[in-house]
Amino acid sequence: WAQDSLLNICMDATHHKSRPGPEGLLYGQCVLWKDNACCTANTSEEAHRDQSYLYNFNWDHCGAMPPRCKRHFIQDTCLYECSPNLGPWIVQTDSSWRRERILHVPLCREDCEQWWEDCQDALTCKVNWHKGWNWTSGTNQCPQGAMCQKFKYVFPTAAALCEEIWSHSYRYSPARRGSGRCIQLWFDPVLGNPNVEVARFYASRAP
Ligand code: FOL
Repeated sequence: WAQDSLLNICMDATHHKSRPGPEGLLYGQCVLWKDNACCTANTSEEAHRDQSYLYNFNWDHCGAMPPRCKRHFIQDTCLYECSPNLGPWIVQTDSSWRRERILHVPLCREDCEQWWEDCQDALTCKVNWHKGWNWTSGTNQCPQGAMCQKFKYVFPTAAALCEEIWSHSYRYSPARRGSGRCIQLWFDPVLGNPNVEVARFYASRAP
């Protein structure tokens, strides 16, 4: 079946394996993907570090990000680096640091809303975290004129946060966790990876 080429694959980006496979020892919040992952153990460990070598990205660019907020960014990094179920949303991109990206992955509303709720009082100076930083120090700092403000003012809604922070990697899905129609950032691995079925559903409807 032609659409099978969208299933169980890894994007061609900075740290992804060329094919998914079992990893046995994934770190911390990335452990959910250990049975079948696009990330290595090393990448999964780096995903938990501030200013990891992955992107030298500093979550604390407006002061320390509270842990209850940071865990969502760690989980996003785990999904982005480890998930083999994002195939239906992989597109080519013209970028210095990756050949492929994800676009419009339907993120379950509860996962997006919880992310927004837990981060609303954290601070940031930018809507789009992919572009426009000052990198002269080696890590991202707020560009001149960009003021640190609470997330809830920078991102007025949960959808604004999930959609705009990574240049529309996600779209806010009205579908619920467990519906088989949206991708979950968080799941109980004992019950299996629910995103397998979601990828299959969207692959079968691909143009
Ligand atoms: N999570 C998700 N869900 N989607 C993503 O696309 C994603 N991407 C990253 C991390 N988590 C993600 C990678 N993040 C730069 C900034 C952030 C970043 C990777 C690279 C960066 O170097 N920005 C430069 C421009 C570089 C360029 O486009 O050539 C800048 O101007 O700040």
